[in-house]
Amino acid sequence: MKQATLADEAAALTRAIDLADGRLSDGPITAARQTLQKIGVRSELAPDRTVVALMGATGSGKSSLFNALVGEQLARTAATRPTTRRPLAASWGEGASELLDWLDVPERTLRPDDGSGLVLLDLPDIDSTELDHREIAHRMAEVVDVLVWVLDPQKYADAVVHQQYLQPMAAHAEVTMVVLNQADRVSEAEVASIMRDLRRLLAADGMESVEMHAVSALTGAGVDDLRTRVHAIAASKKARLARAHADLVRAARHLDAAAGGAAAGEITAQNHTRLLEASFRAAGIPAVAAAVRGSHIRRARASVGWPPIRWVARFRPDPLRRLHLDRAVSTPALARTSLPGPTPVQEAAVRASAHALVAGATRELPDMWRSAIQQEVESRIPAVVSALDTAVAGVDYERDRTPWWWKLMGVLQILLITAAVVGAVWLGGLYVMDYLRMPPPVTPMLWEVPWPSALIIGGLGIGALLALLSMAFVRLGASRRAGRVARRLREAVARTIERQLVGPLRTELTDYEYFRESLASVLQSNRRFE
Ligand SMILES: Nc1nc2c(ncn2[C@@H]2O[C@H](COP(=O)(O)OP(=O)(O)O)[C@@H](O)[C@H]2O)c(=O)[nH]1
Ligand SMILES: [Mg+2]
Repeated sequence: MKQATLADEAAALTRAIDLADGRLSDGPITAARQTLQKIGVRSELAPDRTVVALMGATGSGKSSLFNALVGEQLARTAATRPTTRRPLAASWGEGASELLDWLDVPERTLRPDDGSGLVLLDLPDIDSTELDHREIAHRMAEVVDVLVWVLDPQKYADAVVHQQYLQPMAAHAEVTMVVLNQADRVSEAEVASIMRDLRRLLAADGMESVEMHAVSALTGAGVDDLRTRVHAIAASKKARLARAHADLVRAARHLDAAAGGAAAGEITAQNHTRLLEASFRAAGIPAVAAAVRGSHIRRARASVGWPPIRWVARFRPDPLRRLHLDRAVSTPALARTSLPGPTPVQEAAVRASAHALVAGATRELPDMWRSAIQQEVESRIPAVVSALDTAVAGVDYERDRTPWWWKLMGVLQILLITAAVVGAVWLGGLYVMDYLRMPPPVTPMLWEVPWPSALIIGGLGIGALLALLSMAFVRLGASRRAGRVARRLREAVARTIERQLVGPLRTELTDYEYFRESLASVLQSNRRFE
């Protein structure tokens, strides 16, 4: 597996913050932004220098240890407080002044350059009675590269260090060191037992892997070893990166905790189907399909209906025209039907099913995130409802498709009715001749029936029979066409719902998953610095 670089991790955290902005509580987001900003500034400022700070409670011997490590009495040490008021720096080699300006450490001493790039800081007490001093120590804990906790045999278990610093900075174990000072005050056996107890306490703090030393600033025992270690850590130039990594991990953990660590839910098929069904009804698909069927039958009757009663069809208006769906639209996006629009009940059903869809998919999300998505998706519903009408107006209604047999049947019907008329005129002629007592002409016979009667009976009878048969076929065709149009309407409505509601919801859920993946990539990156 390719190792993630610090830049990759920072990019992942930036992504997570951008995705979570406004969707998680401000605290962890602001903190993560500050962390990223700090890392950015620090990496520009003397990136090859390593800032190691001595931290601890009053009288633990930070200043004494500082002097012992430097090898000169630079820091004031005292049994009575207050002692160290301002941070004091010892810098091995030139080139740390900008960095120390940024750290706000005015008191500096230059040590001969040993190539380590070490900057050692003596800090005010973390439990100082002066708020200023405590704040300086607190601020420094956030910006230095390595934290060396100086404890003493009496107060090594004090709550302040463990609860306020070590536990919250568990992610920083790799850039933390714990030093038991004043080892000369107790016996060797006691030192060993204190170190065991301290190891247990540190493990409980989440810092089982932290490096530990026992020293005496007074006698100098263990100080050489500690000095060698501190210089070696600085010389490796990895502590700054390890510190930045730990900061990113801590920020990611806080964001992860704020999100509650739950995966996004799913858009279930059942909820999706319910939303579509409600939308189909709101779009008036059953009414439109019925109109398509009616319009088809009406048009067919004009071609294949029985001529004597065709005119009846003209009295009924075309149901598609009534809905303004009788003509193809030139700009489908602007098309409007004259459908009455969804009833309040139908619109409420769309609203309720959309709500159920969103609620089902976001159930496990953090509260703020969930309501943001709900608002975002549900605010689209009025626009969606009016878009349904456009979708309905835009589909192919097969208006101009005339089945070939309609024309054939139309011609046949004209021939048949013409035959009936010819028969009637013929019979009329015979009747008039009989009335005028003229000798009856020989009337040709079709089997037992005179031709004129056969023409009337046949023309009308066959015409009526064919019309009945044709209309039965027409009804079948009308139902099929209504079915095809209804399917197209459902597809158009489904596309609209997908584009305007389900799609945006999916994007939101993907964003949330992307947020979680981004955090996971920071939390799971296994960087090793030594
Ligand atoms: N016995 C003993 N006393 C120490 C040791 N280190 C510091 N002290 C004393 O503890 C007191 C506080 O020391 P100081 O360095 O000012 O502690 P700070 O407040 O942590 O800076 C002073 O009186 C020191 O002489 C040590 O290793 N052994
Ligand atoms: Mg001091």
